[in-house]
Amino acid sequence: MKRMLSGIKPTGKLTLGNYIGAIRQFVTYQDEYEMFVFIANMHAITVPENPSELKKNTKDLIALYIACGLDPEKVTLFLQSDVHEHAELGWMLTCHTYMGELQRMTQYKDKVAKGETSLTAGLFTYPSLMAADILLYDADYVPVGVDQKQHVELTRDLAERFNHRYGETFVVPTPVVAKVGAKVYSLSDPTKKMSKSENDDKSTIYLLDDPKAARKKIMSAVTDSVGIIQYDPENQPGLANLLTIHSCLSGESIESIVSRYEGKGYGELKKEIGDTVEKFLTDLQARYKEIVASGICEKVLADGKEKAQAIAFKKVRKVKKKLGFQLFN
Ligand code: ATP
Ligand code: LTN
Repeated sequence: MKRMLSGIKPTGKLTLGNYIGAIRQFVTYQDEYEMFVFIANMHAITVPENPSELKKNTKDLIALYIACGLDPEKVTLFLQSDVHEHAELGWMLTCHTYMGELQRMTQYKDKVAKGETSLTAGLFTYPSLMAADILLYDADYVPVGVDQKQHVELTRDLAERFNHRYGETFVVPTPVVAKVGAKVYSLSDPTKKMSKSENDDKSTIYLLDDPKAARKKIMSAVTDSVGIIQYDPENQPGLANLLTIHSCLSGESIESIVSRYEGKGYGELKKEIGDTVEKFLTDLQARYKEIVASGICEKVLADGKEKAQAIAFKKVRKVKKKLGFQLFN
């Protein structure tokens, strides 16, 4: 069975973008692949984090993973900081990553372009840590939203570079980006990504939003003045975004939704999408509450840690040997 791995940072509250672009894919693939899903808490501290908020977000994330449909019997769910090999291999790969490669990363360049100050060295080098997350487990596939594809491509380059210098060590992974929903956009500015760190309540639907309030956000989402229901992301990005959200949550294809709404108005369509989102969140939150009350998260993480550690330990031992760290046999 081929392996698949991915992770999400426990920064801020999870959004519908995280669900549609990432978690939904993990759930779909869990039967087909040997799946590893982790909480990237070491990535969370690349920006200033409040420890008690980090704790709360981490607990929410594990419960939400399960509530969204990840089955701990099938998937290895674990906390990144529980497996110290991530930091170890992260450093070894940082020493094989060129400054120029990191400087070319779009996410980093965007932050610099925005004039953000106090960027940490950790934020700059985080793609090397992300490469370690993936290469430790010999992952064949990495499902991500489109914004993360470039980091998986850097991971491929690092794996190939290392294999070339030291002999076959790492599996070269392939990014998997959903055909529909790889980038969900802000409801108030559909040219921007729906982001959990944006802190703009109207533009983002959080998975733990009050379902009725989320419905209202859909109703007041920015559209356009064209007035025709069709899928045209370039000229009608707001409408295209709503159609994408609807299709991903309901399973109905965009073409089918568009043809049902031929000749009708945006208001009517928004109502249907609002209902879909409200129902989706209501059901999800009921499962989330059950999971939190059951107290299973601690056990799930303990089991995941054990499985992940065993694999990561072997990989780091192999890498140390290749690098000349192991002195005696
Ligand atoms: P931030 O907003 O702080 O940059 P994020 O919402 O991108 O964070 P991550 O932990 O970086 O959250 O992302 C987890 C996964 O969710 C990644 O695979 C990412 O590509 C995906 N993702 C995040 N936002 C969206 C979105 N708006 N549309 C599609 N996928 C998304
Ligand atoms: N960098 C990613 C989260 C992440 C990840 C990973 C995703 C960290 N390590 C390994 C896939 C595989 C992010 O910021 N969204």
